[in-house]
Order: sequence, then structure tokens, then C-alpha cells
Amino acid sequence: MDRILLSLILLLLVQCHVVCVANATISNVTSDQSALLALKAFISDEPHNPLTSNWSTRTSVCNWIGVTCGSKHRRVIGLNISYMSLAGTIPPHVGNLSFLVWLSARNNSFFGFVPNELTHLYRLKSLDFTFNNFNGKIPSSLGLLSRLQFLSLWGNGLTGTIPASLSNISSLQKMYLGHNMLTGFIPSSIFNLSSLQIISLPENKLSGPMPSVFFDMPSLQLLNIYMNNLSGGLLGDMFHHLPNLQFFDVSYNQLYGKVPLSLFKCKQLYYLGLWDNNFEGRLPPEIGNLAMLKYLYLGQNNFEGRLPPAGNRKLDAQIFIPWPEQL
Ligand SMILES: *[C@@H]1O[C@H](CO)[C@@H](O)[C@H](O)[C@H]1NC(C)=O
Ligand SMILES: *[C@@H]1O[C@H](CO)[C@@H](O)[C@H](O)[C@H]1NC(C)=O
Ligand SMILES: *[C@@H]1O[C@H](CO)[C@@H](O)[C@H](O)[C@H]1NC(C)=O
Ligand SMILES: *[C@@H]1O[C@H](CO)[C@@H](O)[C@H](O)[C@H]1NC(C)=O
Ligand SMILES: *[C@@H]1O[C@H](CO)[C@@H](O)[C@H](O)[C@H]1NC(C)=O
Ligand SMILES: *[C@@H]1O[C@H](CO)[C@@H](O)[C@H](O)[C@H]1NC(C)=O
Ligand SMILES: *[C@@H]1O[C@H](CO)[C@@H](O)[C@H](O)[C@H]1NC(C)=O
Ligand SMILES: *[C@@H]1O[C@H](CO)[C@@H](O)[C@H](O)[C@H]1NC(C)=O
Ligand SMILES: CC(=O)N[C@H]1CO[C@H](CO)[C@@H](O)[C@@H]1O
Repeated sequence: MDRILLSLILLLLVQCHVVCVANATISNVTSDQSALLALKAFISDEPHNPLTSNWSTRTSVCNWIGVTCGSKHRRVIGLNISYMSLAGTIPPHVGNLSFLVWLSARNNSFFGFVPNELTHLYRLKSLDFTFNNFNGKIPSSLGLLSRLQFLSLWGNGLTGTIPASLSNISSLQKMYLGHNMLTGFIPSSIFNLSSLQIISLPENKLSGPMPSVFFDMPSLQLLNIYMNNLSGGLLGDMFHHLPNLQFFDVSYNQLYGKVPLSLFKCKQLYYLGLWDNNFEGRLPPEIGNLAMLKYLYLGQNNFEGRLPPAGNRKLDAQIFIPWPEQL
């Protein structure tokens, strides 16, 4: 009995020792500093680069431009280097910023891969790499960032498929992956994430069928798959599970068949883009019940009969793609 207890305590001690040592090696503000200096070293040293003079070891990292520290523990919790005209790669060392909650590097010229080491940032709630030149695949290990609420890789050169692991991020609210070169099917498991408010995947090369929706997603407001290569039909009652959908755009795909009646039960819908597919049949009078509808794009299909009266709606005008909103 005593021996069992003793070995249990010993085991716990050994485990704690291993964990504590592992954490200690990446666990003070000095390691935050070396991670940021590594990042700086991977950014090309142009005259307009504000980090060159500002990120200096003469002052605490907490005074560096773009860096936010926690008020109590003085560790780096936020990094915002958006709109700084920076060019370079993101080194794996960024994964050592173990207290990071948000990482924003929008509108720069970062290139290369999105590093796998970002998955060590298990506190991360927001990852924003909008408008850069990243290439390679979306690391499927991003699915381990279980606290992520905002993910934008919009406007890069990413290839490969959308990893199904993203549907493991149960806190994800906004997913912007538009304007890349993503291929393959849209993983249907994404429509299992009841937290999602925005799924925005336009201007990629996604193919296969439009996934159906089998579970209620009352939070989903925007579903944008404009300009891809989806085929097949929109399945019967999928929109019953999307009662608060406001924006639905599947223009410029290869979809066909009738538009399901359930779509016209989405009372909040203000944007409906079906332009340039092979939809057919008559649009039901229920379309007139969509009181919020302002933008309606139906052209370049095989619809029969008269289009519903325009009212205050923009019919077949220039299509508008909302960019990822800022946090
Ligand atoms: C951080 O830890 C390293 C060893 O891991 C140590 O050398 C350094 O003095 C520590 N820095 C601070 C500010 O505590
Ligand atoms: C770096 O920039 C921050 C924010 O603009 C400023 O408060 C700080 O004084 C600058 N530090 C140096 C060393 O230039
Ligand atoms: C990052 O900085 C930009 C411009 O300085 C600002 O508009 C944006 O809201 C900031 N983002 C975050 C997450 O702090
Ligand atoms: C930070 O990360 C890099 C690469 O992931 C690693 O080689 C290095 O040992 C880490 N540095 C510290 C100070 O923990
Ligand atoms: C961000 O980048 C996009 C694409 O290059 C550009 O159209 C937009 O004007 C940029 N925004 C800012 C504020 O620089
Ligand atoms: C989601 O997480 C579970 C549990 O960690 C794991 O078994 C599963 O493989 C993950 N799914 C994907 C698609 O990565
Ligand atoms: C969606 O979730 C349900 C219930 O949690 C599960 O049975 C099903 O396998 C999931 N589907 C996918 C595609 O992940
Ligand atoms: C679109 O998908 C079809 C198969 O459904 C394929 O034959 C075609 O090459 C794809 N087109 C593009 C531009 O990817
Ligand atoms: C890198 C590493 O081992 N980090 C661990 C530090 O400790 C926390 C719990 O206190 C773990 O959740 C981390 O995974």
C-alpha cells in the first residue's frame, strides 16, 4: 500500500518535473523577447520598417510597437504588426510566445509557410494573416487551437484543401479563407460548428458538392462561396438549420437544380447571390416574404418566368464581396 502510494507520488514528481522544465525553458519575458527578435531577424530590413529601431533590447518588449503585455504578469499577450509594409517569413520561434492571445499581421508581404509551431499558442483567440503572400497548405494542426474565435487567411496564395481539423475548433466564430487557391471539397464537418457566424471562402478552386447542413446553426449569418467550382444542387432542407442567415452567395459556380423552398424561410436574408450557375425552375412567390432582401443576383441561370419585382432591391448590379472585418 505504502509502496504504491510512494511510487504514485514519485511518478507525479517526475511528471511535474518534466512539465515544469519544459515550461521553464519557454517561460519568462526573456523568451518572449527572443521570439520577437527572431521574428524581426526574418523581416527584411527596409528603411521604412518601423521595427528596425523600435524593437530594441534597450527597452522592455512591452514598450515595443505592436506589442501588448498582460497587465499583471507582463508577458506578451498581443502582437499587431498589421499595415507595416513588412516582408519576410514567420519563423517557428513565434510559437514560443506562449501567452499570446491575438496575432495580427494584416496587409504586409509575409511569404512562405504558415508555421506549424503556431499550434503551441494554445491561448490564441485571433489569428489574422489577411492580405499577405503566404503559400503552401493550411496546417491541419491549426485545428488544435481550441480557443480560436477569429481565423483569417484571406488574400494569400494558399493551396491544398481546407483541413477538416478546423471543425474541431469549437469556439470558432469567423472563418475567412477567401482569395486563395484552395482546392478539394468543403469539409462537411465545418457545418457541425454551431459557434460559426461567418464562413467566407470566395475566389478559390473548391469543388464537389455544396455540403448539406444537418445541425442547427442559429449563429450562422454569412455563407459566401462566390466564384469556386462547386457542383450539384442545394439540398432540400439545409436552410431550415440556418434561421438567421443574412448573406448567402454561391454566384459563379456550377450548381444546378431547383432552389430549395427552405431558403425563402431565412427571414434575415438581405443578400442572395445565385448568379451564373445552372439553377432552374420558377422562383416561388415566397421570395416576396424576404422583407430584408436588398441584393438579389439571379441572372445567368435557367430560371423560368418573371423575376420578382425589384422594389428597393439592386438586381444584377455589381456583386459586392465583404472583406474580413477588423477585430
Ligand atoms: C529568464 O530565464 C532565463 C533562463 O531560462 C534566465 O537566464 C533569465 O535571467 C530569465 N529572465 C528574467 C527576466 O527573469
Ligand atoms: C516604439 O514605439 C512605441 C509606440 O509607438 C513608442 O511608445 C516607443 O517610445 C518607441 N520606442 C523606441 C525605442 O523608439
Ligand atoms: C491592429 O492595428 C490596426 C492598425 O493599427 C488596427 O486597425 C486594428 O484594429 C488592430 N487589430 C487588433 C487585433 O488589435
Ligand atoms: C523557440 O522556438 C525555437 C523553434 O521552434 C526553438 O528552437 C527554441 O529553442 C525556442 N527558444 C526558446 C528560448 O525557448
Ligand atoms: C490591404 O490590401 C488590399 C489588397 O492588397 C488593398 O486593396 C487594401 O487597400 C489594403 N488596405 C490598406 C488599409 O492598406
Ligand atoms: C478532432 O479532435 C479529436 C480529438 O482530439 C481527434 O480524435 C480527431 O482526429 C480530430 N479531428 C480532425 C478532423 O482532426
Ligand atoms: C457532426 O456531429 C455529430 C454529433 O455531434 C456527429 O455524429 C457527426 O459525426 C458529425 N459529423 C461530422 C461530419 O463531423
Ligand atoms: C471544376 O470541376 C470539374 C469537375 O467537377 C473539373 O472537371 C474542372 O476542371 C474544374 N474546373 C476548374 C476551373 O477547376
Ligand atoms: C510547452 C508546454 O509544455 N506548455 C505547457 C505549460 O503548462 C501548461 C499548464 O500549466 C500546459 O497546458 C502547456 O501545454
